[in-house]
Amino acid sequence: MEEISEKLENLLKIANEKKINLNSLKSIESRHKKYFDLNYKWKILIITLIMGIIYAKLNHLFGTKKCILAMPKDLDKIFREPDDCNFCRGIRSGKRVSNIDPDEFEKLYAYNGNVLIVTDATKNWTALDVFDFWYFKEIYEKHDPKRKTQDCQFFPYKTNFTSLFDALNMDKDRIEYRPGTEPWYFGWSNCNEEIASLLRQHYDRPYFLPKTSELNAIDWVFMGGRGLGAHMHLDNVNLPSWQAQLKGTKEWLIAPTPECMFECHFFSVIVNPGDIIVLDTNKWYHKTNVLSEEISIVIGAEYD
Ligand SMILES: O=C(O)CCC(=O)C(=O)O
Ligand SMILES: [Fe+2]
Repeated sequence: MEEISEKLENLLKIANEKKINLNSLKSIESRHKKYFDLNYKWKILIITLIMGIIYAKLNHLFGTKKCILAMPKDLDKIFREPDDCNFCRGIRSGKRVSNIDPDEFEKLYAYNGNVLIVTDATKNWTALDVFDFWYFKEIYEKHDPKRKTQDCQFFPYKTNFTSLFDALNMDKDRIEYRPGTEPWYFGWSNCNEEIASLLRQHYDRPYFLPKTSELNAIDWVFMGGRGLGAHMHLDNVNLPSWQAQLKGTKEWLIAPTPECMFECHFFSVIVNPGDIIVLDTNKWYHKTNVLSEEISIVIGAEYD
């Protein structure tokens, strides 16, 4: 005790000699606290920023098709119930089939995790010949002069296109992928009924779909060139879907959800002109990549 009071006395002596106002010690303490407060706010801000960047990156990598910007749906996805992995366990590749009976399709493949490539379902479709960039440009400009289709969804992927009409307006050299022009790949949903009935003159409801399933009113088209495609994402549309590869060859990279990473497999599937791929894009993460020199064009829809 005596030692402590001796030390204190010494300190006071030094303070006196150096003319330190002891009252200022309080303000040192409060400034320090303020600094700490400021630091704390910065920490919160930086953590929020980092979380935002991580979220944006994950969204870019694993974003959705039908709701790329729909925050609440993405949050749904983040907080979705974890998969029990039954849907993907044991699946290592896509299964190529032909001449498949709708009842067999319904029983074995329609609503589980199988990834199917049906090779004979577009046989009589004129869409394989008729659909190309110029065809879509013409029908949209002619049958939707008021641009109602602007209300449908449009995915520019890595391009700067602001709408389907903006994309359909690119110059001829770029359309044709001439050297020195910027590559492009984009997708859109068609919610214009007049255009839907024109499109449907060139394709049918795939013959293998369950008898009870309706042809969904919304068609999706994805179109673009070699090396491009959709980023890795999970959809949020509730139903499984089919997609017919009309032109070009495309690779699908398919991955289980993160919680099933160690129980299920990653694999890739290649689709050629005339093939229809069927998968549940709400359960499998998927990414696409055009392999052919020819522009890839697909049409698809969900089925119930
Ligand atoms: O065809 C593509 O590039 C992407 C298709 C897709 O993401 C889908 O159909 O869910
Ligand atoms: Fe998708």
